[in-house]
Amino acid sequence: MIDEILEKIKQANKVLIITHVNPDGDTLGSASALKLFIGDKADILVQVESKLKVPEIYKFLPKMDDVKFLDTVKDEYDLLIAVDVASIDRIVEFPRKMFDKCKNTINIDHHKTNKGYAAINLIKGGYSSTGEVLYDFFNEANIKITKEMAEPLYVAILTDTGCFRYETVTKNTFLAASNLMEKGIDTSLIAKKCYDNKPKSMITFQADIVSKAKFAFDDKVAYAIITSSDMEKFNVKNEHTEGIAETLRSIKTVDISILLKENEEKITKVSLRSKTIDLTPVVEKFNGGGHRMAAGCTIRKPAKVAIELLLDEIIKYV
Ligand SMILES: [Mn+2]
Repeated sequence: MIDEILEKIKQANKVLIITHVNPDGDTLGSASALKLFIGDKADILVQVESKLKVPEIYKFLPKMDDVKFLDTVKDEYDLLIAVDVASIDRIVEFPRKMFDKCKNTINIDHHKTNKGYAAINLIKGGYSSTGEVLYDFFNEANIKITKEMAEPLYVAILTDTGCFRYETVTKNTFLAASNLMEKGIDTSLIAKKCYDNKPKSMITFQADIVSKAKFAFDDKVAYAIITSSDMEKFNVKNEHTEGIAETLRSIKTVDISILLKENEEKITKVSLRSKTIDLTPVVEKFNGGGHRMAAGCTIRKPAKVAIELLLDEIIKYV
């Protein structure tokens, strides 16, 4: 499969690297490293709702000043590579149409729930991150990982493992991190850029949301609701909700935390985190996906209704 991927990249005239909606450090870091490898013929598509910007915190990654957004991407690519995209519905309409039409498609991912929607699927289900999958790919393909590529790969692994804390972390993850460090990257500085670089509004907004959290099933479940008017009040973007579910999960009694984001159309995006309970059967009920301890879904109902549906399901597991 590695040779096949290399061959496709070599033959292609124009490559589009597709990151998932609401991009995180793994999808952007992986895209950044992949573009550094492929070079100028590759573009990165960043899919962000309304505001066409790379999340502030990841702007320091290489090549992030030169990405395509949904309003500027054209149907001109003969190879599409999705990175960290668990399912095809994490690509929005126009690029998905391109994806369906293009015969050269590659899917590089680590989600166990990934069904392999591309012509070539490099999926290592259960791996810590797409960054680690790519790290192995570069090594197995004998591609030299430069210092510049090492930084985004490290960011992908660091952020998707919650700083090397999750159960997806293996010996191979640490080996990858160690070898990336050997390329001369400043891991302490990278951690500061990723974690100690938040806008003031994000912290005050999160404090407000966390203070309004509710608890269920003897405090085993914690949940918080965000509406579009909350976001407006604090003048924050979607990326600034990152970390709230983890904060709620860090409470001693809590096993499952849920963050519900209700948009103007009363559609609710749900992120779930857990300490011990496998979330995949829960989100699969709602056509979602993800990992055992971190998963998500979209429920086309207001948040207050969505949480009732979720709690009815979760009661079977807590
Ligand atoms: Mn990931």
